[in-house]
Amino acid sequence: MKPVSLIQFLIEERRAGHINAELSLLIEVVARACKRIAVATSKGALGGVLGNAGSDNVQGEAQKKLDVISNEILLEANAWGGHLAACASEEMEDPQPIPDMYPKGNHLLLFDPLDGSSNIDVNISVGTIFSVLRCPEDVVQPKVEDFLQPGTRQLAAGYVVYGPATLLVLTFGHGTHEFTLDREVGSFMLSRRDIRIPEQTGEFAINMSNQRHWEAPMQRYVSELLAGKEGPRGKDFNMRWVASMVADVHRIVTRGGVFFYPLDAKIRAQGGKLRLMYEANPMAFIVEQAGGAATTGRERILELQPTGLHQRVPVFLGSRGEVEVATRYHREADVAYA
Ligand code: AFP
Repeated sequence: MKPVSLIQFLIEERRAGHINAELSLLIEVVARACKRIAVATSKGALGGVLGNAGSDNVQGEAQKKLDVISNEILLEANAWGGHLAACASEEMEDPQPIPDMYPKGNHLLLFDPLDGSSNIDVNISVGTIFSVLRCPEDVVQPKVEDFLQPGTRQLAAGYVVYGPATLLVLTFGHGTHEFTLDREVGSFMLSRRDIRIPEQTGEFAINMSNQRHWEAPMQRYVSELLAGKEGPRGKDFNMRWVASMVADVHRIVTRGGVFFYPLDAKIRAQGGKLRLMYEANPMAFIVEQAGGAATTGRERILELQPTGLHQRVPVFLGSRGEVEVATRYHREADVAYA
């Protein structure tokens, strides 16, 4: 097969009428910024980039130096191209307007600049996640409410995983595709077109240390998986947890599996752990476009009406068969206790 670069792929997508020139430019700019983040992360201790930045983000979490660096790289790269009306980052309380001296575009970009950043200091894969929305018509200075669109309205979503190889996984709503960074040439090259997540799986990802805080249906579901061949599911399940959503999702996108960050008693008041706009929505779009499913345990993630830029939700995603079983257990329990 003739190698296809990201740029060629974007031209093909334009010709197919899936994207316009502005969205194509936006993806090129994000991909270029992520190459810079890949360079920064790969320097490790030699680049002086490990450890805490000495500040907290909007979520009250300690920021890593690389959180701050990655955020700045993405903001700077996206400021001047004329493809954005504004952007929003998990690391910043409010949306970032495009400076007056630059032209404005019709897109809104949301990103988690460095997801899984607690893994940086131990040299485990981290990633960038992004989501693209259309700016509502006639809005010149987008405000928070202009970003609060359900995930079904995303025009594009993607993630970059900074692991042994740097990979970009991308969807425009016409399948999910993977690109591998050719470090010698400096280009992302198409490595998998139209990824399909197997419908059934024997592998699940969850942070088991929260087990005692989970709701009853989650307790029931996971205890059945752990019971293996001798239990009601009649088969053995394997478990993995990287604690870097990008890496966990990428494993699922590659060989199937199911990922859970459920509601639990510790995080009930905040609605969940993962952020709807920066993590759940883009990952749900990518996974659904690869034939998988994504719910909160009760509702389809992509249909949620966001109520806040930094809203958190429970996340169940991956191989359709297991997402459906776990979601059914939650819905049945809700009916039983209604
Ligand atoms: P950090 O970016 O703060 O490391 O959080 C990563 C994350 O949002 C997501 O990538 C992981 O799946 C999840 O948190 C891990 O959470 P636990 O540390 O509670 O397992």
